[in-house]
Amino acid sequence: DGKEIWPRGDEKTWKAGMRGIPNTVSDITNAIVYHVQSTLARQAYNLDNLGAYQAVALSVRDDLIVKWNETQMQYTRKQPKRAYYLSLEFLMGRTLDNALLNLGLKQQYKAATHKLGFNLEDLIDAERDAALGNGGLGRLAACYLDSGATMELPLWGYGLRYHYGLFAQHIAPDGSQLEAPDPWLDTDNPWEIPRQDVTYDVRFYGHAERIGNGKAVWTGGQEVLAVAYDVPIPGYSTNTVNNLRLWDAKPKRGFDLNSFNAGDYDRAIQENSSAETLTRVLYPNDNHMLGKELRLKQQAFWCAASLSDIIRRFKQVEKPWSEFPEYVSIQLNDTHPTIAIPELMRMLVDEEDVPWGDAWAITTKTFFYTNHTVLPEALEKWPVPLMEHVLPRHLQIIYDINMAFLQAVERKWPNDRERLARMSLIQEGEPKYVRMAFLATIGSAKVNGVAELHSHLVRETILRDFVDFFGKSKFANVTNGVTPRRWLDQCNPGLSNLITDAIQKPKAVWLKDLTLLKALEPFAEDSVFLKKWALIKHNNKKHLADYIKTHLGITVNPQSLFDIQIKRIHEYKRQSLNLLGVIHRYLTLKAMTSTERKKVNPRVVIFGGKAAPGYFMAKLLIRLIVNTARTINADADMKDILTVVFVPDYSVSLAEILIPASDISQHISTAGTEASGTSNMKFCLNGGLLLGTVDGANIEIAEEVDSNNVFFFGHLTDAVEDLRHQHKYHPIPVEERSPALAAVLKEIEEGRFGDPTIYQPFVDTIRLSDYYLVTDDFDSYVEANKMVDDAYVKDPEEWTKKTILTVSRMGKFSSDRAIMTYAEEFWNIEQFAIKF
Ligand code: NBY
Repeated sequence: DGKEIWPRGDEKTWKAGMRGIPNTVSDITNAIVYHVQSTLARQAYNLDNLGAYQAVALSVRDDLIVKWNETQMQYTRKQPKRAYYLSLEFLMGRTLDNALLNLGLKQQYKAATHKLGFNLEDLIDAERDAALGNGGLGRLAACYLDSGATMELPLWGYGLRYHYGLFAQHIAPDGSQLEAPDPWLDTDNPWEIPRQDVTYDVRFYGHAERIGNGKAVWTGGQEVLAVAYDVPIPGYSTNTVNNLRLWDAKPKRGFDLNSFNAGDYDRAIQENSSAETLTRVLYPNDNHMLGKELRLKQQAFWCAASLSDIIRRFKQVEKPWSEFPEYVSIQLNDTHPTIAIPELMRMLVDEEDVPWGDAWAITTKTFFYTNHTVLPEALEKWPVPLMEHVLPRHLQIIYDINMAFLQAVERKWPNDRERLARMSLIQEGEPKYVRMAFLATIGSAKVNGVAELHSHLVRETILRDFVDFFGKSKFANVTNGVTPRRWLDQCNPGLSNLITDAIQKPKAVWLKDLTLLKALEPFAEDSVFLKKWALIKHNNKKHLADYIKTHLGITVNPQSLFDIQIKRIHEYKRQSLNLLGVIHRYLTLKAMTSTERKKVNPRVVIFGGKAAPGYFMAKLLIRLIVNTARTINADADMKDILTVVFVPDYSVSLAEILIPASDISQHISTAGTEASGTSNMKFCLNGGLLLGTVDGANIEIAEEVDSNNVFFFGHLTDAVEDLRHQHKYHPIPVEERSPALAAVLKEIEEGRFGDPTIYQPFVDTIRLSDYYLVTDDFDSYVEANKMVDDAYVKDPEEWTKKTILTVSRMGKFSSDRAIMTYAEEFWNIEQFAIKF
């Protein structure tokens, strides 16, 4: 981290040789040409877009490193308190465009690349996504890093350097999802700096021997080396460049010399590859826990390496251990890093000789835990035998923590055995399980949910007993946010420029204080402005229509209402409801005469999203969506009236094309199941209206933008429990609950969209169990869609007004607001400006 300043040689000579950040077009072209010639060893005459992208990226990397070094040096000199965001996922997407915008160099690079015969936008398109995440949780981490750097906070991220990101999705001829690996590091990655000198040993398996005073000695097993790779995180229009440190696993020794000498060459090599397996691949599940040994090892590896690094840095300030929480706060992104709690205890107690009680006091001031789900199948719990095998010392520590905790519970509520069983870190049974959300809760200073309703549900359901024990003040809410840099300025430059003109504030001001969008409100009454605004949306829709035409061969008319649902495919998110609604629309249109149909408002319904490879029902639903789309799009009666598109391989960079092009987006989870949602915020920020249930952050969006500007439908959270009870114990046939839905199911069962036996399991879940209450919400969903159609057709100008008012009132949902809440109310860290 640049401990010493000018340790050797002549300071002037050093300084004279140091690079600045070129910002004239000619200095930039020189830097690019240098990388073409020297780093890439290529020549101008055969340089393609990919090569030019690489040279430009290397030049931008140099700019980032200048600021990165300066930032890290000033942190080291002044030692402000730092916060660390531990996340198994950072869904970064592409970097080049974002880095250019944040550095304020996009115009210069555009001119420079033009002079060299390239179009910057093509080069930006040549970059692959860094897809080190599944969905909302991983993208939230990426937005928070952007906001942390932009708000000039000393905030680092820690994660894993997966060699394979989230799988690529292909659609097979029969319509089903095929998964292909994503070896994203096969092409050079200019956005990381390998740190072969920053390494730590991490142990697994072996044996833990207690030696008294709560201490133990852990020996044997397997040791793996963690190697740091640093990804610079530039703030927008600031000097701060923070760090995302990703760990890669390497075998600790090149060879096991013992087996090598014994002639067992194969086995020696095998040991090597087992270490490297650790950071091979991102687990592709979202909102579903999978109890695989390798996943537990990933978690332990990453937590141990990150804590070793944090502790090494703390030791530089030479302060007593009791002051550790004055220098360090650690945010746990869901329970995935919960093993960091016993790991910090282990390091303090076993390695640093800190007494158990002191170590626990330090630990519980250091950690903060964010919960992202209340779905039971997503709550992490690890089998005790597995944990004992992989992490024997951590299991001992968990038992010791549990013992002390349950004694405290017993003191508060004597003789309440049921409560003890409910609150224990260990779930009894065969096998026993460790409940990670409970461990994260008792090991943290604060626990938060990610939207008001969700935080309320956390307090009332899964952590209710813990609220009673610790008191309410430990349980907070921090509603999620999104970065307006990527999710407005970068993805929708037309709109961003129009806003800048209208509100007469420089981008560098309003993009850092999104509440300034309020100044747009009066323009909702300005008819010239309305036209400009509508034209931008139209152009974004044309851009998406071009993408769909080129990649899928489907023609869509940009005059139609663009209706988009993009997110991981999951039963609770109810893409099923959307699809069944589409089929209902199709049947309704088919029943009309062609003159009646001509009067109908045309709609393009767009789906996108990946299913976890092992999630049968989600994959079946993709197949049904694709085949329904084929049927409808092939029906001449539907031409220019209803088009259905499944966009394969949804990703961050595809979201950047889709989101600015929506008129309506759907966020239609069963009430109480979607913790927050974040794409709902992105759509509204780009002038798309929201069609949704009363769930997650939809509620707060409606509060901000006014419920007149949101299309709500469906049962409320309060009703869900009773409805589920009814389905289970007093089932009523779909034919009675919703005749319209029954007619839709019948079409599927009669083979209108392909062999019905294939789709029977899907139809059966709706007919027979319907855990996510599709039948209960179907009629009101159809009704809400009618309202959307009416609003869009009857008064286009009124619609545009709604979209302007919506955008103007979205200020709350900037991730800058969210990160400042964490900084001020949780971490107690301060803004630290980097002087240049
Ligand atoms: O986190 C999402 C929530 O569903 C969404 O409502 C919220 O807006 C977002 C940010 O707070 N959760 C999510 O994306 N979760 C995962 O991707 C995930 C991934 C892996 C595992 C669990 C959840 N896992 O246990 O392996």
